[in-house]
Amino acid sequence: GRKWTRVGSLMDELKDQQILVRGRAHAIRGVSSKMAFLVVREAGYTVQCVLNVNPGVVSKGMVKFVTGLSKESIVDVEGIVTVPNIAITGASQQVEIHVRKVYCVSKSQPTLPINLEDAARSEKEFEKAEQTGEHVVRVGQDTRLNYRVLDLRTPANQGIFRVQSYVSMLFRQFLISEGFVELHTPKLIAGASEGGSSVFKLDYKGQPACLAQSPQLHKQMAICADFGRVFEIGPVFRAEDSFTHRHLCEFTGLDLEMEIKEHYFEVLDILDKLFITIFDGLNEHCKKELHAINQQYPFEPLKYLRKTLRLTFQEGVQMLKEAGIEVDPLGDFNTETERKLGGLVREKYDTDFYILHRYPLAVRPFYTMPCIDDPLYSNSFDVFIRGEEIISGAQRVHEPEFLTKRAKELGIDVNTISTYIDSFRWGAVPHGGLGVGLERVVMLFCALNNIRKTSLFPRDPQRLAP
Ligand code: ATP
Ligand code: AMO
Repeated sequence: GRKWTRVGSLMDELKDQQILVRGRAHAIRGVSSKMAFLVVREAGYTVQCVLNVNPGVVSKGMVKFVTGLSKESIVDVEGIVTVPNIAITGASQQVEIHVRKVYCVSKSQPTLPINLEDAARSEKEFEKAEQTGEHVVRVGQDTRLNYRVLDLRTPANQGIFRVQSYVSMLFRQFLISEGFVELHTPKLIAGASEGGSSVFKLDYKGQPACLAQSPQLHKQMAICADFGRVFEIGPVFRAEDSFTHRHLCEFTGLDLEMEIKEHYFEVLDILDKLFITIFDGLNEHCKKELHAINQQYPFEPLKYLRKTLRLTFQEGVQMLKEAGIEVDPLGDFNTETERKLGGLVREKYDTDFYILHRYPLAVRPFYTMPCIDDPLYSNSFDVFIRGEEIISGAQRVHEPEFLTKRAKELGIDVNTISTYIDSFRWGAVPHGGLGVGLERVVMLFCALNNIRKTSLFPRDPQRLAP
């Protein structure tokens, strides 16, 4: 076959070489009957291709054909790499292709439901364009999501999902290096794994069933089955009622569960190393992607410490109190209080990433282990980025009678989880774990304002398509 070059790898070193690329007709500008410019885009990178009538190589007919191409059509371009002595604006690559041949592989419809140049503009660029009277149209979230396939073609969106892929890759790689086994738990289960109302119910061949709200029950059962350390990357379903910037009805859970020898801090130690590995990895290996995201949605890089700050819930309550915010010391923080605490932590400790542990037992799920020294509190934690939750975790109750009692106290129908409770009857090792929301990690690492931006085809209370 012929040798293909990626647009993103076009650079000075290829000067004077004949190359072949495939991409989309990103922008087309006819200058005259003898000359045209075609910007070709591939995977978020763009290169300017120059067509000049050149007898025996480029005909007037070819210039006309290119000028008439519809945007977003797929084209193959063959030509010579040149290095212009002026900086090229409107293309990511600073070399040009002097075209010898262009083929259209697949035509796009001439009108697009989203103008991709507008879809890629930052708010600042919009404001500037409006001042200069340039015709620009903001693309609303709903329009973007309705035509998500087009929306996803923007450089920022290409960046977001490459970053997301890197987060799950690092999660998997790090945990495997720490002796964890990757498992896949069922998503069709008999009852609610997290309790509460946010469960999708369905009919399982005549039997009532649920879509798993988390791998919680089965990841713990895997510990009872002697896997020692396990993790899963998989879908999580929550029938959320409210339409918020950070709740989806389906998201990707990064879960882990592990044996604990002495203290739930063993889970925090893993968490600490895991997330420093993820953040360092993103900063080191996703520079281009983060830059592309930053161009459209400017954000300050995440501040994190070499050893993650651990505050107790009570310390959090105290910090809020000193700032004049009274909260129930045995209740949960609301979204606004969490944000405020995030701000206070940043001021005092210079970090956007921290762990809050020893939560009041009353606000945690039934499977959470109470603190041995004070049963009003629990061996549990939440983790925050920029004052918003990305992780919940805890040591678990591994004593079946106490587990049953806790479930009943919280109004859970123990019949639906009887096989889970039974798993602790044949000897159960102390254990704990955590669940991470992948979309939230990417959203908050990049300080994006809406979780729909980091979900490929988001599912929220109002959206089931595309
Ligand atoms: P979890 O996964 O633990 O459920 P979460 O981030 O989804 O985490 P919730 O536990 O649902 O958060 O809620 C945490 C806090 O956020 C609640 O105490 C509540 O005050 C606030 N909160 C939850 N849902 C909403 C909402 N729809 N609008 C405003 N605040 C909310
Ligand atoms: P929790 O319910 O806190 O804990 O969920 C864990 C993490 O999942 C993310 N998350 C969400 N992301 C998007 N949309 C939602 N509706 C949504 N709900 C939760 C958050 C949250 O921190 N079984 C426990 C975990 C454990 O203890 O191991 C659990 O599910 O980032």
